[in-house]
Order: sequence, then C-alpha cells, then structure tokens
Amino acid sequence: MRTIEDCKLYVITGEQYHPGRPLAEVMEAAIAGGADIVQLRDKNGTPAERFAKAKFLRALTRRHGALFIVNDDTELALAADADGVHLGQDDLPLEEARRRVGRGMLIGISTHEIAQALEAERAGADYVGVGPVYPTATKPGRKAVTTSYVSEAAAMLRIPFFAIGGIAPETAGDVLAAGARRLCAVSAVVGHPDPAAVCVSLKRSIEKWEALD
Ligand code: TZP
Ligand code: MG
Repeated sequence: MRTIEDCKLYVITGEQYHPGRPLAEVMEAAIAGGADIVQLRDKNGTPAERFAKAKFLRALTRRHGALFIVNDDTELALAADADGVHLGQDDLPLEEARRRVGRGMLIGISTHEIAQALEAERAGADYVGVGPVYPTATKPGRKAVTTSYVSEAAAMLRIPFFAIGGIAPETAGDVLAAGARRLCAVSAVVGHPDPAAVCVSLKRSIEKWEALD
C-alpha cells in the first residue's frame, strides 16, 4: 500500500472541465499517466451521485494502487472506504475530523499561508495543500499565494505538502524550483484531451528535480 510520503502527483476531479466525457475515462487516464492520489471534489452532485462516484473511484484507485481521498465529507469518506479526507480552512476542525475518521485515515488540509500549515502540522494533519500558487478559475476569488509561500513551506514543514493552483506542465518548473516536490492539479489534467500525457509530463518534472536534491 502506497503511503502519503510516496505520493508525488495528486489529481482532483473537476467535471466542469470535461463536459460530455465520463469521469471514469478521465480519471483512469490520469492514473495511467502516473497520478498517485485521486480526490473526489464534487460540490454539486446529490448525495447519491457523490456516493456512486466515490465507490467507483475507490475501486479504480484500489485496482491501480493509488490513494483515494474525499473532499469535505468525513461521512462519505468512511462510507466509501476512502484512504482519507481533505478539508479546507472553513470545514470541520481537524480534531473533530480525526475523531470521526480515526487514526487509520489520512487527513489533508488546504492552507493559504505558513501559519495555517504549521497549525495543521501541529494538529496532526498527514499532508497540506499549499496554494493557490497561481490564480485559478477552479477556485475563484481566492488570492494567489505565489511561489514565495511554496519556498516557506519547503523550508518549514516536516509533513508532505502539495503545491496547488494553476499547476500545469508550463508552471511546474517554477514551482519545483521554489522547493515543491509534490504537485496537485485539476484543470490542467482533467480539462486536457490527453490527461495521461499531462500527468507523465508533471511526473517527469518532479523526478527531474528530485534527482537534483
Ligand atoms: N485549492 C486551492 S487551488 C485549488 C484548490 C481546490 C484549485 C486548483 O485547480 P487548478 O485547476 O489545478 O488550478
Ligand atoms: Mg472544503
């Protein structure tokens, strides 16, 4: 079983970016290209739709040895037997989420400044998201943190962090140069006609920087 430390490329669902194309096809391609973690992020579906997607992604990730994370919803994460749950700053407090999911499940926290990341680490988060590094339509209205927060995170955090927000093959080099060694993407992967190729490219960039460490 893959651990969070092993995971370098994290892909989040974003069905608005592939209208008419099935979720299954897009996420299978992402995994085939090297996505180590898949997150279900579905703010619009009904509970029944979300459960069906979660069950599908659970089976898919299990088949490929990838991790599966559910956004926002500890109950759905438990019901779908996910590997973890991902929470934003305004979601359930980490301590309460931990009470609900127990020690065996990963908890990831979105952070937008180093104080939030250090607090998440102190409170027992398994990983944090660092972003949005660049402005992104996937998270409208959220100010970009720039690569300077990525550098701070690289210098100060002990737990794994994933740079997120505007991550694409074109931006990955700058984000990796700033100190990230794990990347997370939505639109650049799932909105691309060839999600596998984008994942291969992102994974290669990460590996290139790792080799220099
Ligand atoms: N949290 C911070 S940025 C972001 C989330 C969920 C969206 C990232 O989406 P994209 O399309 O990869 O910029
Ligand atoms: Mg949330």
